[in-house]
Amino acid sequence: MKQAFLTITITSLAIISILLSGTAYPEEPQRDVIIGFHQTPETSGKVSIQCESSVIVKHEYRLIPAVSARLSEQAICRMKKDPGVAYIVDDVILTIATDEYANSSGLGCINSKMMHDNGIDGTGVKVAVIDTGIDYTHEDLDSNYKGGYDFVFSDSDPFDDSYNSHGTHVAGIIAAERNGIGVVGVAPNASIYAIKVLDGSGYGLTSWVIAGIEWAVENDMDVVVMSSGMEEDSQPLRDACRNAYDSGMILVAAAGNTHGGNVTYPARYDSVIAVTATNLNGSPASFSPIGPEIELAAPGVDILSTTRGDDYGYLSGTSQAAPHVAGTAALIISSKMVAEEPATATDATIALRMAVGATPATRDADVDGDGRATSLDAVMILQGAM
Ligand SMILES: [Ca+2]
Ligand SMILES: [Ca+2]
Ligand SMILES: [Ca+2]
Ligand SMILES: [Ca+2]
Repeated sequence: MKQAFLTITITSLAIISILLSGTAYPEEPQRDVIIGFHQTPETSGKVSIQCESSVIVKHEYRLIPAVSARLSEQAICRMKKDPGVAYIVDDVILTIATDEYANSSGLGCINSKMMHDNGIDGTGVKVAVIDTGIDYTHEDLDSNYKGGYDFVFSDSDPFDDSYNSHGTHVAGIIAAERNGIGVVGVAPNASIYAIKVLDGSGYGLTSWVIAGIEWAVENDMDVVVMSSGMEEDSQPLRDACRNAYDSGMILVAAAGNTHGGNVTYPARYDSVIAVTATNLNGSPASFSPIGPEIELAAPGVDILSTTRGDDYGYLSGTSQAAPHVAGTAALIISSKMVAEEPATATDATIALRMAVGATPATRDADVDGDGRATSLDAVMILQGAM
């Protein structure tokens, strides 16, 4: 597991740390945590952090009153007694929601060509892929790629280093170019951004995901898609998603490949649209989760999309379903732009939900009839044609 630290350290803290290194708690095991404060760190809990000589502050969040940090068990015990500290939770590892490489043929595609033919193609809409990065040199993505950040290695180059081109594949489903080659994305003229929070093996820390969501808010993304998840709830992640949603951003996440198990976090949060996968017939995929937290269903079995090195490949998973919904959200937003009426995130979210029917798509429900996202339905509903 690569652990690149974001070196946002408090100067005085660093000095104390250097002075005491080798004398204070030399053998104490350190734990990666996220510390939440009742107020901003400037006014409360930071004081108690500064009293702890061995604390390494990795990232100070602006979206939520919290920091990610590495510290000892003893320091955690002491800080938990500080009235300014709201919580200290583990920096839980998220894993990728890809089930398997599938070699069988069949490209799942929602009905968006008519929208593209009418000039509704995601133009002007910013979509961020919170994932393993993107191969932004890909011939089918390079015109739409506009930037991003790498929170795994703390640099401004979010190139996809994953073994299965995960983030590149997700990006292509959303916004592969309509250029006569390869594949076409749901919103083939959307602006695509890479926020790298998962390493080459598909693992990432909660603190990186939160930093990525924060980057998305601060850089005015319209839609973010997260194809990773975890079984455990995390208050800082929940708060970050809520604050991002309240800022007007649409958050879409893979429901998880739990084979009939629970919907994973962050998809499970109210502020995040949970997307499960169907095969091309509209039946739930074998790896899909169950439960009332599932909100939308979209194609996620044997999906052909972009892979690293100007290549293409098939992947299956709720990771592949979620970007179909994110792309649809981009189309909805751009349809309002075409109509010269700005679409709000709330409009688009309502339209998305309406587009797939009022009944949540669960594994046992008739997702063929009422749970399948089609961008055509969504846009027509939004424009009052249905
Ligand atoms: Ca190109
Ligand atoms: Ca990098
Ligand atoms: Ca293409
Ligand atoms: Ca949800």
